[in-house]
Amino acid sequence: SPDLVTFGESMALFMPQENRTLEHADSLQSAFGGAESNLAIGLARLGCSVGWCGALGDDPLGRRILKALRGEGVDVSRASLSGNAPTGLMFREEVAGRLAVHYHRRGSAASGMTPGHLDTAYLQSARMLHVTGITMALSNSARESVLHAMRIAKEAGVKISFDPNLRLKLWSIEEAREALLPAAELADYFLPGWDELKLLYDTEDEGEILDRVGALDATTVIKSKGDGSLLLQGGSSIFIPFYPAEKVVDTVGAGDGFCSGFLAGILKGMTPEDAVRLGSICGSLAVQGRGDWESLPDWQAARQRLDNSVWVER
Ligand code: KDG
Repeated sequence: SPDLVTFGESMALFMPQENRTLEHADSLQSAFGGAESNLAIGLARLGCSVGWCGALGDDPLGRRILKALRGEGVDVSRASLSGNAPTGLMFREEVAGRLAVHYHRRGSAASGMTPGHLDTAYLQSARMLHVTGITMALSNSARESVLHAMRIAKEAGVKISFDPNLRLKLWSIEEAREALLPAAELADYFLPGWDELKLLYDTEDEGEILDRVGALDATTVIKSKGDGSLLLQGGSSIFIPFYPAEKVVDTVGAGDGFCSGFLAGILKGMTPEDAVRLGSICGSLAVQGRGDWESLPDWQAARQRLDNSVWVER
């Protein structure tokens, strides 16, 4: 049985060569991404058993993604290829130094997911479920699927990890709040970013945000607050500076990388502080290569950095 089960939308990803925009590029690099599959790859590389049970189109890009996940050691036995809807697409470019993302995912196979898609027994057999707010934004049925999975997990004593992953290109902040805040209440591990919390709680007031997060039952890691992460647990909070990155190439996927390291640490029985450090190492490596997950470390590479005294924040 898997240590962790997750599901969501993975999309084919196309990017122009450096210094070109989509309008002017004559070739595109082809990759894939998706918050939950990024996380699944990260966990598998760190030696955890992980299942990704999303839906893809039964088309060349869907098959390619499924094969790549399988190749990374992710269990895709509960994933499906749908004949009725396509694999979602995502294009990414840099325009005047700013990242722009273009989605072509409405009506995709993943947005057609329903609660019936989930294998209850498989989910019940896991130690942890990880879901994100992106899946909740895709469609009503995808949102229901997330809530259904959370309920199954709760009843079975499977720990729930939740990353709000706010994407304002997919829904309005009002809709997002209505879905994400109740979901956060169900989580055992809540993994937001600081900017997301400001938007979700509709305030810039640091004390108010920390009070609201502190009132949750969850162990919360605010992945990015200034130049580090804030771990909140049982009324206490610890700030843990980021593991340094030598160069920043592509920041997309940093949060998923962080979550994969943090959850791997928890699943391996580390203290939450050490798990945050492992998360930070994975986040740091994720931004140093192009693509969402390609530069995530294996266990040996992560372990070396964890043991390295450069890391120690004194
Ligand atoms: O966290 C990274 C993801 O945002 C990226 O892979 C694309 O899943 C994605 C999304 O929906 O934005």
